Formats: sequence, structure tokens, C-alpha cells
Amino acid sequence: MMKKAVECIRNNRSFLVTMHVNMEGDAVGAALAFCLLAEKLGKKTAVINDDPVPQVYSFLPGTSRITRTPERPPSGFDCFVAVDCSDLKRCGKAGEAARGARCVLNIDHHVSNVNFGSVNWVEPSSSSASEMIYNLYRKMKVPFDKESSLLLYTGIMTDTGSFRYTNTSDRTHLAAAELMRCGAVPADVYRRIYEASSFSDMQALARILGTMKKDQSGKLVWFAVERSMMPRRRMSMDLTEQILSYARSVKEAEVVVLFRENFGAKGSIRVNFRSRGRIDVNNIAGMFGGGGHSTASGCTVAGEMKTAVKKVLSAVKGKIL
Ligand SMILES: [Mn+2]
Repeated sequence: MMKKAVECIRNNRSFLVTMHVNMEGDAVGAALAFCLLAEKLGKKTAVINDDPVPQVYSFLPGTSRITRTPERPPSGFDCFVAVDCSDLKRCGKAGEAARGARCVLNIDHHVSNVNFGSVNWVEPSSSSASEMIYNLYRKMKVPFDKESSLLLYTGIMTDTGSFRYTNTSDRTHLAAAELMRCGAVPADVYRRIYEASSFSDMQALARILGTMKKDQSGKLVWFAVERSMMPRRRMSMDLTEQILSYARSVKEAEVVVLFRENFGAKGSIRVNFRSRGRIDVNNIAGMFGGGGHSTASGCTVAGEMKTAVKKVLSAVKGKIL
């Protein structure tokens, strides 16, 4: 409940914030905007994450204060805040800091959220964690400034696929309008994120799109991306989001699945699902210990690419029939 979250913020003085590993726009935007809100109320904050900030989001104000999770998780904070995480496990090693905290504030919009906090504010009907933080500003009467508007607008825009996906509501648009009024410029944000790719990264994307496969019905489309297909450097785009966004343009495709060899944990495959709506992919990801939303979800499968593809696709086919 938002009311409990507000109380938690009022009653504590210092906050250690984190978000899921492999952070994207919503996680970065919501976490940093949360910090700005807490600081305007006179609180202390810090942000940690297991991963570096992806290059494409580095233009956002405050990203330099996101520090890599240290060997021993920091202690001495009143409250541990997880943003955009369905499960403490999704925070990786940073989640260990929750143990030492007086309270654990769980702010999330995934339907698969397991309510791991001592305070759980979970709203699956919200487009994004950023839309929730937007509402928190309104509730706590903290005015938006240029920085917070940009952060929250970016989070909402990226999680809704630029307001195209079914999680976009009338409230989402109202929030976006208010954030524009307070300084967010849609064309600028769009350019920074979607029109800032390097030539070689676009070539890599084109190569990977060329490996697209479908099943006999055409309703299932997938990609199996091996490490050798990936550029070595940090990419100038959110590759997962780009691939899935293009693949869902295939008219007949009801479910798109992206398999990626994991960079961090060797011998495991990261799997991302997108659904047009009829098939609940939160459910399918849940069969493999993952989760997310009914139309966008993910899981990690241990083992080799070939076996992961076989296992996961047969689970999806079972649902499509
Ligand atoms: Mn999100």
C-alpha cells in the first residue's frame, strides 16, 4: 500500500536503494527519482547495484552515484529499498544488504512480486515503477524539478515501449503530461535512447534479427543469441528491448522469446518473453523460477543454450495450443 510506504519514508532517516540486476530505464529512473524525493525531505540516500549503468542510460542525471555492490554489503542504513524487483533474488548480491536493515521497502509493479518486504507497495496495474514514484511525489507533495521529471519520464517511456504496450493507461498519459510540464522533453529523451546507437551495434542488431525463427504455426517467434554474436564492448542500445520490439512487429506472432547466453553467470541462459496478450508469459516464466508481467517477463535457465531452448519452447507451445 502506498500509505504504508509514505509512513516508512517519513519514519526513517537513511535509505539504501537498489533495483534489479541488468537495470533498464524504469529501474534507473525510479530508483534515482526516489532518492531525489527522499533528499528533498531531508533524508540520506545511497544507491547500489551489481551491474554498471548501461551506456544508453548514462545521460540521466545522478547515474554516477549508482555504485557497484561492494564485497561486504553496506550497513547502517535505516531502510533498504528495492525498486522494480519482483523478488529479492532479482537484486543479486545487493539484496544481501536487506538483512541488516530495520525495514525493507518493496516498491514494484510486477504481478509476480512475492512481497518480500516488511512494507510492500506493489501495483501490477501501474505501467512502471516510475509511474508509482510519480504518484509518490504527488502524494507527499514534493514538487517535480527538471531532474526528477526527466528520470520519471524516461522510466515510463521505456517500460511502456514509448506508450505502445498494453500497460499504458490514461493515468500513464496524465503522468507523462505533468512531467512534460515540469521539464521532460519527449523528443530529447527519445533521441538519447533510441537514436543514439553506434553503427556497429546496429549491424550487430541486424545480424541477430536475421537469426529469427518461428514455429509451424507462426505464433511463436524466437531468437537464440550466443555470446559470439554479441559485441564485446558495452552496447550503445538496450539490445534485449530492441530485438523484442522489432520481433513483435511480426503480425502472427503471439509470443516472442529471446534467449541470451548470460555474461555474468556462466552456463546459464537469460530468457525474456513478450506476449501480445492472449498468452500469459508471467505464468510461463514462473515455470522456470522467473516472473514479471502477463505480457512481459523473464527467467534464467541453467545449462546450455540448446537444452534451454528446447525446454522453454515446449512449455510455450503447450500454452499456445
Ligand atoms: Mn519496470
